[in-house]
Amino acid sequence: MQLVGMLDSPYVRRVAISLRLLGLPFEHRSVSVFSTFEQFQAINPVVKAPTLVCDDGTLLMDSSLIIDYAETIADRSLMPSDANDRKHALQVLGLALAACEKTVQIVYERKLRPLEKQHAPWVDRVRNQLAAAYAGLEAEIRKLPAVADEASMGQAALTSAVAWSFTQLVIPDVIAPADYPSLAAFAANAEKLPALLALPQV
Ligand SMILES: N[C@@H](CCC(=O)N[C@@H](CS)C(=O)NCC(=O)O)C(=O)O
Repeated sequence: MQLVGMLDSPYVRRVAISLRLLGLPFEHRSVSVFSTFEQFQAINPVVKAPTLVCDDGTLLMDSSLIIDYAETIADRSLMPSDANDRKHALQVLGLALAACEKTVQIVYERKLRPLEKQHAPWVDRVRNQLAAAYAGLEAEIRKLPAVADEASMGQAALTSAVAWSFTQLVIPDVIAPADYPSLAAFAANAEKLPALLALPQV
């Protein structure tokens, strides 16, 4: 199977790391939804990253749906099976994915919209949502089990680290590490693991 999309997308990166942690071989095609739009469109007319091209040609989109399929064929999961632990992991994932979405919205506003068409109240709203997502993540990350090695890394931990690194890469002026010390330390530690080193965002 092929994973299509650039690793500077947190959604593509979380899928790539998940596939590796699940032990599923895949070909990574670094095709951009922007600089190589037509090439992406030829693979998937919807032009969404990540796209997973399954061995039978089926196209899957949306990182969480792709991970759902990957876990099914791997016959194992990066999510806890205990209901309370799973509820917490889902809470953390919701915060981390909201942080990714709000970061992407700010990047698109800055990069794709001409300055004179940028709408300050909208940007302020998104910035506040992003700060709220990271405030929630800062509180919840401390309750996750420590990530000693890859084998102990679950989906909530990996997506939190990927989200944080992405925000720090693209809008470091918006979210200051000093305001989220637990999360910054957690992500720095996670980024040293082989799976994250092997699949860097840059
Ligand atoms: N909820 C989706 C979000 C994916 C997403 O927004 N990907 C961006 C790249 S970071 C994209 O495809 N942008 C192009 C577009 O939406 O036109 C997921 O989890 O995969």
